[in-house]
Amino acid sequence: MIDLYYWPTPNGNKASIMLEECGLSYNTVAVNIGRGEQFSAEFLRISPNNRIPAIVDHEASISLFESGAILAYLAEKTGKFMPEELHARYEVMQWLFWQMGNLGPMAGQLSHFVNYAPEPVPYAQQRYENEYDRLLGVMNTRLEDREYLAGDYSIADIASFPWVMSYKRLGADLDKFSKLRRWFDAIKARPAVQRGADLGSDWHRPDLTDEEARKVLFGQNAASIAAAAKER
Ligand SMILES: N[C@@H](CCC(=O)N[C@@H](CS)C(=O)NCC(=O)O)C(=O)O
Repeated sequence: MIDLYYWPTPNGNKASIMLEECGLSYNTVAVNIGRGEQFSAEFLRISPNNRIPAIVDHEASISLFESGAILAYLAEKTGKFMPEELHARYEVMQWLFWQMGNLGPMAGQLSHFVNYAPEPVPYAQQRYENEYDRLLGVMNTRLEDREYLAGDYSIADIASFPWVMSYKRLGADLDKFSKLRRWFDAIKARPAVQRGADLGSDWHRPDLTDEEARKVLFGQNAASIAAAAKER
């Protein structure tokens, strides 16, 4: 059995979608990041960066944090969504790393300035709007002559999908990118993706802009996370 430490967010969805796609049975452990549960000693042992998602695969006695590592592990465990042949595998790996180092962080920062900044910061917002737009453009060009980012549907697509799914909240216009729109619609139609993206959608989620959540999530530094961990 696999324990999935999870909260319904784009990075959390990468792991829930992959578990659903692989048909693995898993037990969901809610980590309410708006209430500081990412600082519990139990969770920090598994995820020292105080971020979801994380998994524990009891069968293999392994625990993992970082969504990219989780995707690669589950792909290796099941033999699904990552080819074995060297060139094809590294085609997938480079797009997986591209997502982890580019699309995820830039969209995350854009989300911060669009949805959570206490006052408008036009320079920062513009900077991340441009980056998100640029990255959607990179995907669109990549998808001009292929259905998926790296050959067949793979963990590179699973990693990228949730951060494209947020496009409306991030103020982007997907219809500008016809190939990306085709890719997005195809992935969105997959039943496993729907189940994974739906996980936790009916939970009572605190608004991440409420005062308590803002205190927990925004303005973290070395001293504040050490104090938060001590409190738990
Ligand atoms: N690079 C990490 C990012 C994970 C991440 O940023 N998770 C957010 C939710 S999307 C989180 O747990 N935030 C809790 C916090 O900021 O304390 C990954 O891909 O797993």
